[in-house]
Amino acid sequence: MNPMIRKILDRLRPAAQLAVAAHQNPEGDALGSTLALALWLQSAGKDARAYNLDPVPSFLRFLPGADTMTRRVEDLGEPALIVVVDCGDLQRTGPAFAQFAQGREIINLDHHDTNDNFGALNLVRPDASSTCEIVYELIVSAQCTVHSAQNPLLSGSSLSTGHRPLSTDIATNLYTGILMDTGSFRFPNTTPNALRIASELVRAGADPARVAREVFDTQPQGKLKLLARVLSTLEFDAPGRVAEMVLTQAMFAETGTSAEDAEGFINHTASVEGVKVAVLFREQGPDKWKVSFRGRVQGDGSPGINVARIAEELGGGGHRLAAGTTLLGSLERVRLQVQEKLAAALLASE
Ligand SMILES: [Mn+2]
Repeated sequence: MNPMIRKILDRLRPAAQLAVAAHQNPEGDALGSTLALALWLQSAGKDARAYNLDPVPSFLRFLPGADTMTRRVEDLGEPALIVVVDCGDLQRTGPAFAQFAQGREIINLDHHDTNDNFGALNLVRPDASSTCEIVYELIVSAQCTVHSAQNPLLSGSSLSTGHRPLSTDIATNLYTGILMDTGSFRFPNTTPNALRIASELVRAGADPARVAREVFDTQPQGKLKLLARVLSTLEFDAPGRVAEMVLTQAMFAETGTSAEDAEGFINHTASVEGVKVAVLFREQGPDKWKVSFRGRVQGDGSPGINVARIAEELGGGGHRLAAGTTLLGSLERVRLQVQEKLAAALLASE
């Protein structure tokens, strides 16, 4: 067994009260790993409570245990031991929890390669598809100890817990996290291990069709109406290498939606064949536009256009494949400004 996993299990075994937390604005992997771990610890007779700074997004409310999450550190009691999942640093949990964690022992489970090892014990595996994959390994390793060693898996746990640690509820949480962090098994982190574990989780009761339905097929009507309006503005430029879309305040008002409903819209155009850069102009106020850029890894694996550089030249910033800025002026003017920079970048790349 991995020595760090052994150390972590040794530390979890005597703990009677624990708190589990992930980063704010949680997605599938953050909530899946939080809830799976809390449910597993609870099944071993422990008082394990799950925390997040933010509410559970509506499409993840189906996750077993989601209704037991708390957003108040006051609800966490006084645990001596804390498990932080899916966070590169402790601040990602939010100011209240980071404060709460002071003076308590922290176990850090994560797969971000930027992790600063803030825990007393750190299981950080950048090769793992997701934190859920790491939590799975932990649970399965604990099951191995219960069979091989005299001491029971966890204090107060029944043998049946050791025999069947992966309940349907735990498996559903872990499967959802792996599904979402691998982009539905499309991203490069879709490793043999990720697929093997997903398969084990389905065997343990996770239902892929149901999870996909809950996560992807429960969009509010307004969101699709908003998307229809935004897509109707779609224009291809620089013969087909740039895709542009516009989102106005009026569109939010007409469809009863808000900024969070527009999350991911830009990816619709980044997925079009031949497109090297996708741009979304979002109206923030009179003559004020938030401009988002998405670059693309090209078919031959080359990195394509560096949109962070374009955003920087326009006073913004970001990552190589996802960046943005805010520009002042009429849509026409802002658009021309952006198109000029894009034309130069495309020319330089060829
Ligand atoms: Mn993750």
